[in-house]
Amino acid sequence: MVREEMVGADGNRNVVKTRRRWRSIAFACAMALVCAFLVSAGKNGANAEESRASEKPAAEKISIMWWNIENLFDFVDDPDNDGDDEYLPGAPSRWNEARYNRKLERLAELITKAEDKVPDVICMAEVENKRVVQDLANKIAEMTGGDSMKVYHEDMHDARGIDLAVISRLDGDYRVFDSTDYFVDPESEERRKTSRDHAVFKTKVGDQDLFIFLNHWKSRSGGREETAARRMACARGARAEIDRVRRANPNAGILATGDFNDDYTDASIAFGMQSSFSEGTVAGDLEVDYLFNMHGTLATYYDKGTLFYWPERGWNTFDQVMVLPRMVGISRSNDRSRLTLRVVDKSFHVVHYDAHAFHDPSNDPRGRAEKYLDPPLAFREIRGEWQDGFSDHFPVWIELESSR
Ligand SMILES: [Ca+2]
Ligand SMILES: [Ca+2]
Ligand SMILES: [Ca+2]
Repeated sequence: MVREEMVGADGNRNVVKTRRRWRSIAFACAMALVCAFLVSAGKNGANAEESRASEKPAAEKISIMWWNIENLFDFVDDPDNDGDDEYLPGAPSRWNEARYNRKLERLAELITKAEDKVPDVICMAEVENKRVVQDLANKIAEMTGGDSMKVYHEDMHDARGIDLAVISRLDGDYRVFDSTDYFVDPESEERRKTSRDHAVFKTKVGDQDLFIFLNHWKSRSGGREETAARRMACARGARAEIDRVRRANPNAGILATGDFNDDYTDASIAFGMQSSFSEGTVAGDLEVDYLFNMHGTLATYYDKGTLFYWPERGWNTFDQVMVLPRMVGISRSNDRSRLTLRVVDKSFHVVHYDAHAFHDPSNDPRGRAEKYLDPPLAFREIRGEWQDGFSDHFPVWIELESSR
């Protein structure tokens, strides 16, 4: 069209000239575009590098251990806590610095040697104070020859002064919350004694937010049935906090772990925590906002036990892990989350470290010889004899990965 407008008295010459002019304009434009593109690509590259340098990327795959490490008390009297008096040199337990150091050594030994790697997040129950958690982190560093991992701890409202805590190489936020409002008689002055605090550790796996809820529910001391309401109160309190966090973070991963002092089939777990170990139930029943209980993936009675109940010569499954259904690939049609965090297939298991097993041939309730029949070897006097063990609980282990 331009060419035709330019055709006049000296038509052909003008057309050729015009063509040349337009060719050079087009060339200049193309060069300008190419230059602009190169400059902008260079800029983006520099930005990406800057952000990589300033922000350490979160691990794409992490391992998490839960362990009730059983009474990690130091050997110094806390005058504000009567609960530590049984762990002093003058007490019948004859607890002292040497025993404390040996206990730290044993705990760090299992943590660093039981699996092919040291877990990225170690969640634990029954620590007296921050000092003992730091001492344990230092002992782990000593054994691995690496830097000490970060310690997360807050004192809680427990009658013996024992707390939850996290040791982790990941950055995170740690917060304690309670469930006393959910207790059967929330107005009672006893409510602190009859319920328990929980904690939540927020971290990242790749670009995915992850909230790990730590639980140590009230024990069965005083009778299982008699104390069931306390654990239900703990369950309702924990679940309410999980729901609050989920509403505020609909695309975050949720993992609840702990020593629940109830089995994975008990009412507090099924109805209080709304956790099911049946894939069919979780996938099919959309009326309940289920958590999936990882114990449903373990095959045998002996795979599942974490605590041995001597009076009945039987295993309990008090130490568990629960996750959002989509984290194990269960799709529910009402799930709108963009979460891509997944449990690594078959990674969930009870940790069986051979030195942690109490090898007693007389302890064979069914005349069977399964590999892990032997219960956990505790670090204390048992039937008049000092046991150089670890804890009365086995740990549990799970791995998560961010699949983008
Ligand atoms: Ca103490
Ligand atoms: Ca004391
Ligand atoms: Ca404490």
